Amino acid sequence: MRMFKVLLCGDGGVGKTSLRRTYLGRGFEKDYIATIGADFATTDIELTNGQKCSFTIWDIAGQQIFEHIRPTFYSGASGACILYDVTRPKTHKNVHNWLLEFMLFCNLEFFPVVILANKIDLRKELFTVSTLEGEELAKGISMKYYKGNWTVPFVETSAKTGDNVKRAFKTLADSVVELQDEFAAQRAISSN
Ligand SMILES: Nc1nc2c(ncn2[C@@H]2O[C@H](COP(=O)(O)OP(=O)(O)OP(=O)(O)O)[C@@H](O)[C@H]2O)c(=O)[nH]1
Ligand SMILES: [Mg+2]
Repeated sequence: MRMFKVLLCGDGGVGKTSLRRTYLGRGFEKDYIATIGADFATTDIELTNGQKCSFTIWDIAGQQIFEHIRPTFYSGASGACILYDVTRPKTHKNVHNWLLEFMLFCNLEFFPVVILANKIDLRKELFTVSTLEGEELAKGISMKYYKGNWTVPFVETSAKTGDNVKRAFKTLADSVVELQDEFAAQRAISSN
């Protein structure tokens, strides 16, 4: 079985650990315990084309104090979800910084990322970053960093209710495998 390492990135408290826990059926924790360094778990994901692959999902510490140790965790990663918290606009703005950090340290020639807007269950109670603003962020990133050659997927999730959580990981898995196969094919053509 093909194996991949993928990352969950984004500011402290956006819900990376919660999303991973919910995906793995480990239940939602209301209390915030900041991740120290990083944490990971391995699971099989079935792609849209029916192929099954093994993914080690790393959620890395988003708090600024871990900035200096973070680069080590990017090594060997094949793709990332970059999360923001819809109730905190600053985390939405910071998606660019997380993308740049991933591009700098992950040692890839292509960058499969998916942008996730998390905590949509809080939309009814609080002012939140809108769906349109999220879509525009993903579109802007696709144009700026991928020159329109690849459309960065955008999914809205809730680690609390489980909304779109499966879809988020499937989208990441599809993107990682699709881009990796495409680049392998291109390399094969250019070396002939
Ligand atoms: N209502 C709601 N709360 C959430 C959701 N996801 C996470 N939370 C809460 O937000 C807080 C932070 O969640 P974490 O998953 O620990 O955040 P993190 O991104 O891993 O944070 P760091 O490890 O510090 O980088 C916790 O209190 C969670 O219960 C969600 O979808 N909805
Ligand atoms: Mg965490």
